[in-house]
Amino acid sequence: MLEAKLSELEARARRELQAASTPEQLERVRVEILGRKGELAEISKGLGKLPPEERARVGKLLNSVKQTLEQILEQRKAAFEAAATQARLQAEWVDFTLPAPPPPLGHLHPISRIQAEIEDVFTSLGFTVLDGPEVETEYNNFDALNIPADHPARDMQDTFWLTDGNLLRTHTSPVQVRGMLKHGAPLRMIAPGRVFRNEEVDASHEHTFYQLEGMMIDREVSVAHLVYFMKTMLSAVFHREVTVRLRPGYFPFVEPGFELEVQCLLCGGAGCPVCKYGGWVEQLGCGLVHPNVLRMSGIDPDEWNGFAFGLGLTRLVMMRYGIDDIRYLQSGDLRFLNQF
Ligand code: FA5
Repeated sequence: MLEAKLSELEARARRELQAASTPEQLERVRVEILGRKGELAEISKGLGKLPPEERARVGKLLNSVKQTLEQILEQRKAAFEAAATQARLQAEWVDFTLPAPPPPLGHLHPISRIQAEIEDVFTSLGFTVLDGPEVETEYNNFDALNIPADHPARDMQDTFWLTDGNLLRTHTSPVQVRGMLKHGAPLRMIAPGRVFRNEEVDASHEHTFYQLEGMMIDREVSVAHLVYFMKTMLSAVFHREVTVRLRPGYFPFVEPGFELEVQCLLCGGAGCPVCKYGGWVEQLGCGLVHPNVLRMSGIDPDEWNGFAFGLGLTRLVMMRYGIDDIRYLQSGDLRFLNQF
């Protein structure tokens, strides 16, 4: 009787242990069958009523069934644990041989980019790129450029004066002076850089902006040379043939002096808000170097002459990219910068 119950229980317990699909179900089977108040314990209570020789035999059988079931239980538990470990490892798995995601890369500021393009054009034509300090002497910024102290042209550019008598350069032209003194003639140089003017800021005027100076000194340099180099530079920047024209312009350090204008690239000369309906946009000041300027920097004007130009680099960048307010360029605003 007990034996029959036992073998029926064993068969059912084996099925249920195998059928348990979660550790919780397995635990439930353990409690119901192998627990202290489980079915096996219930059966063992009947042992006491058996005659002694029967009791020993059935008792042994009961122990062996219990052991077998406990073994199966342990195996099933181990299988669940192995599966859980496997799942965890799978989730944590990292392939150390995969390439790292690329770090976020910055890019050149539009002014730096156009500056580099212009430097490429001129260096390929035999020009050297020179640098000069932003804090300049009054002599280099004015006197050596044929603008003596009492000259009205000093008022053309509102200067930030420093307490020691020096100034923040108002244009890149003092680098002409440095270039001539250092290298003499012949000379082909450009000088990009930051300049400063004590001006009211608006959509087209900054107190701090970029210019790009250029100077070529040789024998028999003409206005035709000047126009050729300007057209070559501007066509490279705008990626197309540009039409230019010269209008008289006054700068004490050149004679004759010109304002060079480009036919408006937005309307093709028909007239639009960018060219203020004139069809032409002023791009730079230029001219043939004044003999006084050559002489003051130790170059004989009877032997040498040359041209010079000063480009508003910031304004050129605005024209190139269709930027309608100069203040964006130095705002540091990434919403603006990330468009380039
Ligand atoms: C000069 O600064 C001369 N040194 C240029 C020059 C060099 C002439 C060599 C002849 C020979 P000007 O003051 O016009 O010239 O300035 C040159 C350019 O700088 C202007 O055409 C304009 O594009 C730009 N510019 C002038 N003021 C500002 C400003 N406040 N903000 C932004 N760009 C400006």
